[in-house]
Amino acid sequence: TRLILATRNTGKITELRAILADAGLSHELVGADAYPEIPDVKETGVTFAENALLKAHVLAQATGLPAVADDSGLCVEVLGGAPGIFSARWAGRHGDDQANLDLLLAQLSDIDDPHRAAYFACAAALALPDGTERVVEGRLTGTLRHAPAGTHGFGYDPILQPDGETRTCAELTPAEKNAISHRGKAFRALAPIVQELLG
Ligand code: ITT
Ligand code: NA
Repeated sequence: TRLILATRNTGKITELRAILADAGLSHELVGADAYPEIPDVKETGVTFAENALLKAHVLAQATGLPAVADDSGLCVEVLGGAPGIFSARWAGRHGDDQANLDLLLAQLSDIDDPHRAAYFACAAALALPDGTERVVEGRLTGTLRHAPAGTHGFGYDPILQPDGETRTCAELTPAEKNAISHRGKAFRALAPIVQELLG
């Protein structure tokens, strides 16, 4: 069976293909890019879970196929959880990872190490064309560096150092990141649900 990956973020798509294959899903994974005529989904939810469900439902309805979606972001303790659901457009332009990261580092320049706790959050949603929905969440906790390090991954990976690690997420290999990441946790929890509902 075909399963739509309801995202246009190439960093996510790369990780999701690996995570879902490792979890034993044998479905044919088709990115939202295969459906350019479907407009971008307006993320009007106020939580990661609401936005992930919105994206999954729009793609499931438009294609008539089951769809999974990821809504995710970085939550910084000293900023009261921001950027949170606004992570992709923190500096104004949606998806400008470099500008978002630079702005966040500038905002935290006076914050010392004991107060730089943060976590990545991911909501993984499944929607079927008949309206059935499921959503699960995963987190990766850590601290924020003062300067970026590493070239792997995407987004805020160069500044988040997971608890128990000496490297940033961007210094981990893709497999190392997926093993501990918010996205890995969420989609490994979603995989058996997909299996059960789709067969
Ligand atoms: P779609 O809605 O098409 O899936 P998007 O990039 O708009 O793509 P989100 O609204 O969920 O997706 O925004 C997620 C942002 O959070 C993303 O732009 C990154 O800046 C950040 N982020 C999420 N997961 C991350 C990860 O694993 N590593 C680094 N940054 C991450
Ligand atoms: Na979002």
